[in-house]
Amino acid sequence: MSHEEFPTDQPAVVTCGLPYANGDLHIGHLRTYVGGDVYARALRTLGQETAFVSGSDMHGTPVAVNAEQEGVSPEEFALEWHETYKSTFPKFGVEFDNYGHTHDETNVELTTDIVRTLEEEGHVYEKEIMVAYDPEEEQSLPDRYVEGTCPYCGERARGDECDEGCGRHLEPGEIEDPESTITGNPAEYREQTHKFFRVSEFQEYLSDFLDRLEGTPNARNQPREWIEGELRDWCITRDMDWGIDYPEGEGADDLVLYVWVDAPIEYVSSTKQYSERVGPDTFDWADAWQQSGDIVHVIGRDIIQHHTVFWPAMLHGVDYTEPRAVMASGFITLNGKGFSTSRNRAVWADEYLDEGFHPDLLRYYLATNGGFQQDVDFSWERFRERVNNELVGTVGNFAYRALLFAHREFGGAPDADLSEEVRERIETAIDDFAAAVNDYSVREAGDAAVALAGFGNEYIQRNEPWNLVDDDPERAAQVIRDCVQIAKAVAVLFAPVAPGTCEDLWSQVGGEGSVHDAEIDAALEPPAADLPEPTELYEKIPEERVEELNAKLEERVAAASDDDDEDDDTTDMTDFDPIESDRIDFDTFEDLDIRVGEILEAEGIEGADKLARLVVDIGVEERQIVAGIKQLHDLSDLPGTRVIVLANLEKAELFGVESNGMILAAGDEADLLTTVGDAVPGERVQ
Ligand code: B3M
Ligand code: ZN
Repeated sequence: MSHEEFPTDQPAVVTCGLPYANGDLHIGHLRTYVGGDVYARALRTLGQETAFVSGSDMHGTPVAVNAEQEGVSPEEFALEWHETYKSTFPKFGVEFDNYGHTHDETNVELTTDIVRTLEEEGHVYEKEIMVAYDPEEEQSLPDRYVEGTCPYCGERARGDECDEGCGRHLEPGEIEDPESTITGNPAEYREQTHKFFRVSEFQEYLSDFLDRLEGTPNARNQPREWIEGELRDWCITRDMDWGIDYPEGEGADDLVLYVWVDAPIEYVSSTKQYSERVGPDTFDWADAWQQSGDIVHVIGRDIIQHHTVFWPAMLHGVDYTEPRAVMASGFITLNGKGFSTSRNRAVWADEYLDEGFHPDLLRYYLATNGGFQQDVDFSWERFRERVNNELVGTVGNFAYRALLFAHREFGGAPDADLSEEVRERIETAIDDFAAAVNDYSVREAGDAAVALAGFGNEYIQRNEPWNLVDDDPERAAQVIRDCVQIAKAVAVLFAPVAPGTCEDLWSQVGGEGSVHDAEIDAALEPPAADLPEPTELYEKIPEERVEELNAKLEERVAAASDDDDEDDDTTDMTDFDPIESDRIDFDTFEDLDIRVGEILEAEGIEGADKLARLVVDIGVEERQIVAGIKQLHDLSDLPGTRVIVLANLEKAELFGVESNGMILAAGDEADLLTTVGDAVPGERVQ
């Protein structure tokens, strides 16, 4: 990879995908924002100059259609939701340096400017195309005003995206059997002149760009398929009233820009507003976006194409800084089923807070319950389990025990040198944290801190300082000095994930100022000699609370289902298959020869979009296995990975390559099954 490791000496911008200002936020939506916030904070902990920005997406049919249903103007409708979002994010500790919106002056000006430049540079042309039209309403039907069949996969799709099927972006005129969502009538196609951005011209650039792109494997690998095939130009105008007007005098005065033009430009506009507020000496937006910044986009996995093909082409067309990384999060389900706004099957952001839970608990869950690109399930049971075991049992328990002991016996951190063992353990945690940031893994950044607290518990237990106070006070002082240091390091390393409770921990270890201004070296700086009596950081959630919360959810879903409509919020939906009703006997299971293996080599099969050829050591022999994981994993990272192999599957030939066995993987993202203990290649899974 061609990028220097974080921290670099250039400014970084971390952005979060802009939420459409069109409805309530539920905790599923928060995953990307919490992830982005954790990442931005973690970069700062490493000493990286960072701006963290986002804004509301005000335009487009997702807003216009909902506003129409409510009978208000899109502007009024979107502004109201914008204000709600703006005040909701900080309640979850998601603190943007700037949170703007796409309809504000900065963004309108910058968008107009950028489109003019694209025109000047010859990246835009005009073309007559067929667009869907509702003859009864006498209006064009852009994007969500039309539904029909996806021409690629045959699933039901919206005008501009195959949201329930293959996930492709659809161009105007592409959808088959179009129907107006206003009247439900079959739509007609009519000819109209529109503006097109020559994305196809950027094919070679994009291919090199993807080689440089960092982030989660899904964001780096999936776009390959799109740019290796025929790269199509994007229609960047729409025939509707709501949006940013096409720049005057360019021959499209009656059209507005497609929402996906001005939405990503808000990343730049929002950074600009931040610069204007704090002054360019503190953060220079032009330096970051026009010279050499480290741009990291944090998004949901349904908008990878927009951020890895369309947007970088646009940036390149106007000579702005290309993204360094794209982190694309998986979706989130609720008790194994999709969130559904219309069925009230959701845990709403406000509702979570009204229940009295600290935001850090949810942040911890969302940031660490699965890898960032994996789909994650939320359930109150699992929430309780993780809070009670990890936050209360590991982090809180360690900090309270160590600091209470220090306070009672020594009035603070005893006067002793840090032991070598503990210094090294803290250094390991620091290295793990830095590696996680450079690996774009918010989960591992959080785990580094929790593992350190786990070590703290083990250390205090092993050394039993309570038995040493009388017989060997010097040794007791040493152990407690070590423990206070561990607590201080946990405050620094865990602060990105749990900013509120770590601020408390920071003051309990006598830290100066805010933990959010502390950088990673503070983890090893001596703690204060005088420490106050600590308080517990986290509280256990009793089992009855879970029952109560589940009952409330069920009641609500039942009430909403009474006036059930089919308008499911399917973007967030992953329905699991029901359990097979036919049971198998144990002998049948025993017929499966499943082994632990280790990947030795992994390479893509030329000409095949999805297939990779792996060489896997399964102890008794080496196997060549073909797996459909080419776009889902970074193949160069795979050698050395433990996998689970079905070894007695019939041989097959795929794309002319023999496959001798099968690698087991879970879900659409092909999450590879592995071992968590020491099982060696060749051992049988039983
Ligand atoms: N407003 C929301 C979405 O499609 C869309 C993101 C814009 S990011 C520049 O998920
Ligand atoms: Zn499709």
